[in-house]
Amino acid sequence: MTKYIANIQPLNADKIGTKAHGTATFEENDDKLHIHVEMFDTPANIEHWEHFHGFKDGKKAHVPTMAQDTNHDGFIDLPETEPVSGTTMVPLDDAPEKMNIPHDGYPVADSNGHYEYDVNVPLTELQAKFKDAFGSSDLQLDKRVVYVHGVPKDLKLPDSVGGCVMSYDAHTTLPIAAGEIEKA
Ligand SMILES: [Cu+2]
Repeated sequence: MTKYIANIQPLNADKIGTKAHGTATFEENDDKLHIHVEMFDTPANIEHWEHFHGFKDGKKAHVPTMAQDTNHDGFIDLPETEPVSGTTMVPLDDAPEKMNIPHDGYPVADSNGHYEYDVNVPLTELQAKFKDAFGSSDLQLDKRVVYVHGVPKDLKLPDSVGGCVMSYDAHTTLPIAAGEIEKA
């Protein structure tokens, strides 16, 4: 068994008023990838998109800092994360192996901003889908960053905050926490 862990730290906390944090673990066991995420102090009672992001060429992805706020609006939005974290790769949703990013199948935080996510992914199916998208079946988890997204619809965001994905706007995609995945 190979185990990986990500210590997930807050992003944009001063803007959203809460410091989202938690842990993600990934355990590869034969044909199963067991993914567990537990988050605390996320914006309450809303769905939180979560994925691992990374670079197709295998370059190590890193968590962003305020240096990534290149338009200086005080927010690190999804497009601004790409130079250091790469692109959205695999959703941590109800069926990661389908690699269906923009939909409503992600965990929902309770009234305390807590949630726990636990799934067993058929690894061969995920690797095949990953290869279609990124040219290699190797997930290279220790080169990736876990992202958690999502702020309430009524949070005022300046027009400069980008990150619309199909019918989902920047409230859905605004990063609230991230952590680099490492071999445990
Ligand atoms: Cu993401």
